[in-house]
Amino acid sequence: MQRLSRRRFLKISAATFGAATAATQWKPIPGLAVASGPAAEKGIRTVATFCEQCFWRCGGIAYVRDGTLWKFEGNPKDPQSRGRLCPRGTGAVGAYYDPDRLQRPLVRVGERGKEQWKAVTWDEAFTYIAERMQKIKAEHGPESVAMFNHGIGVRFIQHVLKSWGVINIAGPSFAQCRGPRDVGFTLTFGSGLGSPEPTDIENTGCLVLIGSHLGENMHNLQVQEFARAVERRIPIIVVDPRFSVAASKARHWLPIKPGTDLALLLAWANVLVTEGRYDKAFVEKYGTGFDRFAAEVKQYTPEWAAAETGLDPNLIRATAREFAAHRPATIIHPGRRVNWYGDDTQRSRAIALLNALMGNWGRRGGLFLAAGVKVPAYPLPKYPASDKPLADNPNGERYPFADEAVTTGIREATLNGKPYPIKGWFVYSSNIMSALPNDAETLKAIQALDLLVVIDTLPSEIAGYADVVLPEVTFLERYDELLTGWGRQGWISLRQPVMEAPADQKPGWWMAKQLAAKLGIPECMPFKDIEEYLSWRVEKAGHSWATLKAEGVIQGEKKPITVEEGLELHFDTPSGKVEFWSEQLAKKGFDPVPKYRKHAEAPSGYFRMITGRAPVHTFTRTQSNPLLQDLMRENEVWLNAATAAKLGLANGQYVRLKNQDGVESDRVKVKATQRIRPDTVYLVYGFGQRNPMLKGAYRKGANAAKLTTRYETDPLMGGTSIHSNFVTFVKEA
Ligand SMILES: Nc1nc2c(c(=O)[nH]1)N[C@H]1C(S)=C(S)[C@@H](COP(=O)(O)OP(=O)(O)OC[C@H]3O[C@@H](n4cnc5c(=O)[nH]c(N)nc54)[C@H](O)[C@@H]3O)O[C@H]1N2
Ligand SMILES: Nc1nc2c(c(=O)[nH]1)N[C@H]1C(S)=C(S)[C@@H](COP(=O)(O)OP(=O)(O)OC[C@H]3O[C@@H](n4cnc5c(=O)[nH]c(N)nc54)[C@H](O)[C@@H]3O)O[C@H]1N2
Ligand code: SF4
Ligand SMILES: [Mo]
Repeated sequence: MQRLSRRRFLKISAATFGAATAATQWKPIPGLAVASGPAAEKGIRTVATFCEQCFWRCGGIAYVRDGTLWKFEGNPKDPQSRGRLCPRGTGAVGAYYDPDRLQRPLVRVGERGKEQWKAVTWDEAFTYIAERMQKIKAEHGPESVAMFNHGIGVRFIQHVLKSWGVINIAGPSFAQCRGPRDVGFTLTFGSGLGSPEPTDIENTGCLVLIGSHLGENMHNLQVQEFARAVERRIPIIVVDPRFSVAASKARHWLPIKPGTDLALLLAWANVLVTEGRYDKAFVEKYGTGFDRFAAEVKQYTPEWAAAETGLDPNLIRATAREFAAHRPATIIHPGRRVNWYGDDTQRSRAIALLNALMGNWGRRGGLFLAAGVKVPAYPLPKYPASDKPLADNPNGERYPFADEAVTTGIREATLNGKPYPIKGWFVYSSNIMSALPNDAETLKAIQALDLLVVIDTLPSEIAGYADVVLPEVTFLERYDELLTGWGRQGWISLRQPVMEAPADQKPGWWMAKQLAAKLGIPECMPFKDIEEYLSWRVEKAGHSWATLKAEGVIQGEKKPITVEEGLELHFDTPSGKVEFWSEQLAKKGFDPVPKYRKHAEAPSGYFRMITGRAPVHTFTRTQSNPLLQDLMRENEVWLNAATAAKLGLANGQYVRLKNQDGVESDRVKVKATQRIRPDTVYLVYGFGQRNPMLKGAYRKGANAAKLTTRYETDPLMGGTSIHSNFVTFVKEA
């Protein structure tokens, strides 16, 4: 397929695609619903399904015209999209037509990582996998096969592996993303926040963003609510070393020195407590340990914090007063990717405590308590019991407050064989060569494996190291497990196929069924196909399968989600209260109230490297998408204009970045700008792809993950930091 411009793409016909990709069959699923209204006359057919371009899971409607997947738009009935998709969602059409897609199962023939493959049949692939799995089981037990995954599509493969005895399963969405936040909130309020975040931005009177670059982070509904908050002209306070898109909409931008946020948060707490600007009734009724907390934050004055953060003490005071004036309809946003410096659970706890001082838990305009829907589980056989501990965190001794598995813990167990050897990895929809810090460690662990199976849609970097690559169809070609969403109202969403697989790709549930048969446990997948499974669940829940197929979404009942609506508050902490001073942390030897500690500073001539998102790409999963490439092909390195001048670097000039350990990036353009502090550089994560089979994206831009050789591990829950590295500039000859 030749490169398509966005405009041309919208006009393109089936014939063009057909001609350009003779070996590939781009065909719609037969029997699609005919669209209603004027579209029907044009022979347009539609399917409602939900997006997998990121994990916000917006409901959309796919349009098929003359056999071509024509467009993907928001489903107005869907609560996550409200009828509008972000650019990555709209660009999902390009994921289907991506010329770099994996086409058929591959088995490695050469050395690991050398990318020499033999195309095999699905049956041969599963025979190969099952034989090696049984050998590992015989020698070490089934616990010695581990899994990394992300996304709803893994449901049945994970189920088959668990039925076979796998217990070690982790995703980067915990230790490399929102884990520290959810643990920090659980330690304080007794429950985490989950996804989508229950922030009532729609009704809030004031919004504080710490990092959280909404508008670049494109989580759909949240960005829609944020846009309306901007229109409503509510005060927005943004704390970011970089003048983000969100900062450009804010009343106050606090250009904090990276790594010092906890100093600001504690100083804000100091102002609120010493000036009595907190919700005394809430603290009295629901809190415990407030006096000890208040005594602890006494030392953290705005003047003290000014020296740490580089912020004006008067601005620290003024912003605390401003957000406190709106309580309880005020939000100190909990963030999402909070794994910045390795002490992120305590920083998140400080954010939780500020929200507690605002009394906004379960309040309109604050943090509401999300409602869900009940859908009966399909009756499936129980998983076998194991007498071994989890490898990442044996008996919870390594990371006492981790409530999910830790990816790097499994990597470590693989490297050192403790508490027992790990000999096989399944990787589903997770590019762990990039998503985990320090890829040299990941590579070393891979070389210790007897089996690495990668299930992906694209030749990702991790797929390049696999023994077996299983090509999955994209989300536009498959059914997945039902989505039962939590939000202002619970909902059920259906993912269903729009187009046929263009080559020999298969959906996860189908792979699971084949694998179960090969492993001799077909009884764990007792349904004929996934439609039987899904329709059973939907109908048992009292809904119509036909309606769900037609509409894509079914709303759950309206339940109270705020105190204003009649909600009663309960806190699932050990004390049953909001824990301002934490006994459970004290018992394990951690700070019961967050304490400020300094982080390492950049060596002379180096800059701290921080990362974030571009609105039109997701992590490492969209860079080869022809439509999204048209919008952004490579990243740039943001550098303060004055610093650039001092270093003799011009805007648009290509440079390489070199980190403190001597690792060099591919060439990347300088963006010399006033929009970032002089001591910091910024890169969008996900570029500089390293699998040559990803032709369009190969080595385009700087790969932030390769420069992330150093990391710190959060002792509470195993989160790993991403912003602990420093880079300098190497000029291109
Ligand atoms: N378009 C797009 N949207 C996405 C995604 C995507 O891949 N693409 N991914 C989704 C996912 S899974 C996640 S987790 C979220 C992540 O999105 P967020 O949770 O918003 O991520 P953050 O790390 O908070 O945001 C990065 C911002 O933090 C700033 N920052 C860096 N260091 C510091 C610091 O020390 N202090 C402060 N105060 N700010 C700092 C950066 O300058 C940048 O503006 O985005 C989601 N939305
Ligand atoms: N250095 C650095 N590391 C980070 C981050 C960062 O900002 N910087 N962000 C962190 C965050 S917030 C998160 S949530 C994680 C995300 O980490 P991951 O979940 O690992 O995300 P991706 O890197 O996008 O890897 C997704 C892989 O899934 C494949 N894929 C896409 N769709 C499908 C599908 O339908 N089926 C299958 N089988 N495969 C599919 C893609 O081709 C890609 O190879 O990374 C974390 N790691
Ligand atoms: S936010 Fe965008 S990419 Fe994510 S699910 Fe929604 S439309 Fe898809
Ligand atoms: Mo994330």
